[in-house]
Amino acid sequence: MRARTCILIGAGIDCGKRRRGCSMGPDALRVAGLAETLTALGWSVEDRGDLPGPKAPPPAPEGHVHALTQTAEWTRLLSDAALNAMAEGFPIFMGGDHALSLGTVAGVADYAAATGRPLFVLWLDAHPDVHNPDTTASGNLHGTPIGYVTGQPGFDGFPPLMNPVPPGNICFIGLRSVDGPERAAIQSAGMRAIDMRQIDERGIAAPLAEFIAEVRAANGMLHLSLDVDFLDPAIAPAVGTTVPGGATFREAHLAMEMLHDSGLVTSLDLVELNPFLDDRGRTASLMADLTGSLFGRRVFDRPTRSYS
Ligand code: HAR
Ligand code: MN
Ligand code: MN
Ligand code: MN
Repeated sequence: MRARTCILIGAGIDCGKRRRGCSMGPDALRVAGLAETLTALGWSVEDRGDLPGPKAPPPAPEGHVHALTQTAEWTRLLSDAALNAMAEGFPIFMGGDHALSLGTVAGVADYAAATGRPLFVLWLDAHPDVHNPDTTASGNLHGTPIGYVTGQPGFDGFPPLMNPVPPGNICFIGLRSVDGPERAAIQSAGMRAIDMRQIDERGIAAPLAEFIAEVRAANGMLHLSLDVDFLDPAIAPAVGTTVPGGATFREAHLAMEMLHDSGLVTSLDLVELNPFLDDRGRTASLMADLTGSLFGRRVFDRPTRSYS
């Protein structure tokens, strides 16, 4: 949160799954007033437009890895864009489906390595997306970014990963749809996983504060990846993979407010928004509003909380 310039990068990647529509995500976020929200909070905003990634090919049969070549090409483009943008400000990657994060997290990790600081990743999502091309049953690569960035095998044809993120630096919050191989990977690698039951029992603030304290103690950089399906589908219908029982409006805003106060977040993905499925723009507007809370919108000023 030190840089006062936000760099908006549109990436309408739509090949991470079969159902199309996330290609329209960047424009929906623009129409929802994302740049204006940030400007009103005192940030200068540069909208760099949309990256010229390859279009999604026709759907492959279920179970086969879908659009591997296109996703690998997007990963190359996005990791370069992320590495470059990190040097210039706070990048906000407007997706696009969650396959976007193979590239953004890889590029941000390259930047963090160059600065000598450890990178942490906060994954707000119903799903952990920790498959690799060998374990995915659906063949949808939006279910694989954490697998890729932690250096799992099976990503032949993808750019070689220069700086894997240590599994212990990953924190999932909001999980409620986890496949068998994903559960095994999370447990054997020791990733921090806060499922919805823990949020029910402890609230969202306590586990998030623990993670923030760990990032601070390590002088880490923090990449936030916000999947629309982290939110309950009743408030965020514009996503292809709705899962009931998600984060409420206030749980989501509180997480963003705490992350703002932490001052640790240095890059952001807004992913899985499918405007074709939206209800009069309410999901796009909610994603823009949550970003506002992450960038300092508040009701009253209060002493800054550092959660250390
Ligand atoms: N785990 C399932 C699969 O691999 C569903 C993945 C859905 N992923 C997203 N992003 N919607 O979190 O297909
Ligand atoms: Mn590169
Ligand atoms: Mn996801
Ligand atoms: Mn998801």
